Amino acid sequence: EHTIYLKDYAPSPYRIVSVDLDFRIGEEATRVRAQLTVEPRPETAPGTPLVLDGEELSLSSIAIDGAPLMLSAYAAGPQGLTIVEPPLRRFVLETEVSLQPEGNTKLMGLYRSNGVWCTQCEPEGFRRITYYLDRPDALATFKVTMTAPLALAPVLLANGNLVAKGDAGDGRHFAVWEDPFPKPAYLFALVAGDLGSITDSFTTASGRKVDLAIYCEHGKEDQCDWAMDSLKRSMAWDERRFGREYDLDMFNIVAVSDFNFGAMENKGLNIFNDRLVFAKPETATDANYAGIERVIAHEYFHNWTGNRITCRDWFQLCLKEGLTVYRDQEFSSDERSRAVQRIHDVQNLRSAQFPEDGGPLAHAPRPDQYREINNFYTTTVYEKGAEIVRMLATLLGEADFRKGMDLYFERHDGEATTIEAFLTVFADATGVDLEQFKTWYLQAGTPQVTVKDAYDAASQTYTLTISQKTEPTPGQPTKSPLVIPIKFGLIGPNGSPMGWNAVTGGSVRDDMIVLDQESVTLTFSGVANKPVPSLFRGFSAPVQVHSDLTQEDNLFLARHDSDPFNRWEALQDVSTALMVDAARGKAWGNAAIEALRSALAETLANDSLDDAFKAQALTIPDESLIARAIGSDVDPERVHAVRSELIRAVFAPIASTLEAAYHGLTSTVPYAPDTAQSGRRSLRNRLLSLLVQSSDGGAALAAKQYGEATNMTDRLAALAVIGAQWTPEAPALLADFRTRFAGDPLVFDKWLTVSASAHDDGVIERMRAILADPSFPRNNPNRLRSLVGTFVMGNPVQFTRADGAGFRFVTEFVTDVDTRNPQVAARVLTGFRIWPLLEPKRREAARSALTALQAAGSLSRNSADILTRMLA
Ligand code: B3K
Ligand code: ZN
Repeated sequence: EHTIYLKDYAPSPYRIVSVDLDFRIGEEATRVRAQLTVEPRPETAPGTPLVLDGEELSLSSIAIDGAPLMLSAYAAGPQGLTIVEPPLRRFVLETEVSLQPEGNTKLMGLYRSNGVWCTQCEPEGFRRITYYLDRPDALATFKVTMTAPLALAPVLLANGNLVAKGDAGDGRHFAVWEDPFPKPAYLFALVAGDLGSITDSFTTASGRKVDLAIYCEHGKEDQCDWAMDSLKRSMAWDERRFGREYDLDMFNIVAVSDFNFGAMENKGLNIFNDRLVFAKPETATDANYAGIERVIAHEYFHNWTGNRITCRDWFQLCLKEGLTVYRDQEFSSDERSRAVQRIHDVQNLRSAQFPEDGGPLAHAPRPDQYREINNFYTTTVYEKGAEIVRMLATLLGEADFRKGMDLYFERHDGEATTIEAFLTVFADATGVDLEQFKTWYLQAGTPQVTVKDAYDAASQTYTLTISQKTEPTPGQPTKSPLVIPIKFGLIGPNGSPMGWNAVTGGSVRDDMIVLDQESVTLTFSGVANKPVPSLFRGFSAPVQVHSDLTQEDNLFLARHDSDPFNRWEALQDVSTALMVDAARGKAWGNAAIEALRSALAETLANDSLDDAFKAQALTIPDESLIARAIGSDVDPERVHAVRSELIRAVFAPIASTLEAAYHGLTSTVPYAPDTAQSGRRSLRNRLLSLLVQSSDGGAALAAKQYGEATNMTDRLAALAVIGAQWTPEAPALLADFRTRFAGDPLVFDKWLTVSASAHDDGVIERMRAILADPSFPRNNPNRLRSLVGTFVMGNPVQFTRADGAGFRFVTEFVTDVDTRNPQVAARVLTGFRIWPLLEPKRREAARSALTALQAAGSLSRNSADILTRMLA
C-alpha cells in the first residue's frame, strides 16, 4: 500500500494561475469544462510532464491553447491525467469531463443530497470533479459558470461573489461566480438546487456591508435563525478578539442532509450537515444549540485560519484545525461560561483524544506519514492541536500571543504554510525560543506527569518534584521531554492562597511552573504551613497527572480551590479513585462514600456556584475514563457495575434532597437556549439521571418529565436515561418518541442514539432489526453514525461483550457500508481502538473479529489503513 511521507514534499513543477470552470448540470450527468491557465516554474526543465489528479472522471475532450491534443500527447488513467510534454511557457489547458453525481455515495466531489447538487472537496474531492493539481499548496483564482434546469435548481451558488445570472434558454438558467482570493481546490464549492433561505446582513468594522444567507430545504427556514444569530456573533467576535474582518460581499451557508462530517469552510460558501444548522426548541436540545453555535463559528473562523492562510500539505492539517478549534473554544468561552466550557472541552479531550493517543491509532498532531489522509481528521489533530495552541497562549501570555497572531496574519496572508512558520511568528514577535515546544506537534502520546511533594516544618520549605514521561507509541519508541506549562497555586490550611519567599530548582513565573526537563525539584521557602498544591489549573496542559494527593486533599480542593476547573477535577478524582479501587476488588469504606456524598451535597447547595457548573460537578466520570484509569485488563461490564454501584451508594441516601432540588429547578418560562436557562436544565436533568439510577421513584419521575416536557432538552434527557437503563418504561417511551416526531430525520437520529445506548442484552438484536428495515436510509451518514457510531463509542458494555457479538455486529456493518461510503465505515472501525486494554477474553474476541475482517479482504483504502494499524 502506498504511503506518503512529509519528507518527500516538493512543489509541483507547474503552477495553475487561474481556473475557469463551466458546469452544465443535468439530471443524467453533469459536464464540466475546465480551462486552467498553467505556467511552468522558472526552474522546470523542458519535457517535465504535467501530472494532474483525477478520479472516476470520463474525459471527452482535451486541448492546449485551443488545439486538441493528439492521443500520444497525454495519458488519462484511474489516478489522473498526464500531459507528456507541455509547453515551457504559460498556456491554457482545456478539458471536458462528465460526472455522475447521482450515483456518488462516497459523498466526495459533486453529489446529490435530497435532490440538491452539492460538493465536498476537502481533502481530495476536487479531483472527482475535474483534472487538477489537487493539493493545498496550489492556489488559484476561480471563476465558475453554472447552468442548470430552472425547475430543479432555481438556486445556483459557488464561492466568492455573484457577478452575473440570467436565462439560458430551454428551461435552463445560469449564474457566474468569481472568487478573487486565490485558493486551493479543497475550498471549492458549488450548490444547485431548489432551496429556501433566510437572509440578513453584517456590517464589518470598516463599514463593509456583507449579505448573509442560509439556504435549506423548503419549510425549514424557521429553524435557521439560531445559526444566523451565531454567524453574526462570530463575525463580531473575530473582529474584537483577533482583529479579523470578513472579506467578500456575501457569505452563504447551505444545509444539506447527506454529509460525511460536520461542516465545510469553503470560501464564502460554507456547506453544513443540516444537523448543525436546524434548531427549534421542540426538536433540538441545548447541546444541539451549543453545537450549532460552535461549528458555525468554527467554519467562519476558518476564513482567516485555513482559507486566507492555508496548509502547504496535508501533514500540516492541524495548522488550520488545531488553531481554529482553539478559536472556537475561546469564542464559546467568551459567549458562555469560561469554566464550564473548559470542563466540557477537557471531558471531550479525555474521552475521545486520550484513548486515541494511548492506543494503536496514536499519531502526532503533525504526522509525518499517511496512507489515507481522510483518516487523519482526528481528535488528535483537532483537539490536541487546540491544546497546543492554548499552551502557547498560556506560556506567552495573552498580549504576546496576540502579537504573534497579528504577525502570522500579516506575514502569511495568501500563503500555504507550515507549523514551523506558525511557531516562527511567535518566536519573532516575542523573542521566545520555541524549538523544544515544537515537540508537541511531532510526538504522539499523552505525557504522564508524576508529582511528589514534601513539607519541612522546621525550615518552612515545601518541595515539589515533578517528572514527565511519555510511553512509546506506534513508530515512536523513544520520546523526548516536552515544555509543559503548569498553572498552579498553593493553598493553606484555612483554604486561602499561600505565598512563598523564593523558589529554587526550576522555572516559576508568577502562577506558572514550566517543566521542560524529565524532572524538576522546586523548593519553595518561607512557606508557613503545609500547603495543598493545586496544579494544572484550568487544565493548562493535555497530560495525565499522577499525584499522591489523598482523598482528603482532593475534597479540600473541591471546597477551597479558587480555580473552578480544579474544584471540578478534584471531585472527579475522588470518585475515579473509588471506582478504580472497587474494580480491582478493593471495597470502599463507608467513610469515603460519606465524604464524597457530603462534598457533592455541599456543591449542590452552594449558592455561589452556577447551575451549569453544579451539573458538571455532579457528573460521575464515564466508563471510558474509569477504564483508562484502570489501564489494562479492563472488564467493561465490571466497570459499569462499579459505577452504577457508586452512584447508588452515594446518592440513594440523599434522594429526597436531589428530588427537592429537582423540583425547585422546574421552570415555566418560554424556552431560550441561553446560558442561564440551559445551565438550569442541565442541572435539573443531571439530578433526574441520578434519581433514576439511585432511587425507586426515579423512573416514574423521568416518565412524567418525558410526557410533560415542552422542549427537546427535557424530553430527550428523560428518554435517554430510561433508554440506557432499559427500565420497563423504555419500549413504550421509545415507541411514543418515534411516532410523535415521525418525519423529522434529526429527531429520528436521537431515537437511534437512544436505541443504541441501551445496556441490556437485547440491544444488538434490536439494532439489527432497525438496519434491516427496508425504509432505513442506508446511505445517510447521520443515520448510520447515530446508530452504530453511538454503539461503538458510547456503549462499551454491549460493544465489548465477552461473547464477541458486539464486535461482530460492528465488523459486519463495516463490511457492508465500506462498499458505499468508506469514510463512514473507517470512522466506525476506529471504535475498536480500545481493544488492547481489554481483559484477555474480550481482547481475544476483538482480535478475532478484526482478523476475520482483514481475511475477508477487499476493504477500501480508508478501512484497510485503520485495520492495519489496529492490528499492528
Ligand atoms: N475542514 C473540514 C473537515 C473536512 C474533513 C474531511 N474528511 C471541516 C472543519 O474542520 O471545519
Ligand atoms: Zn475545521
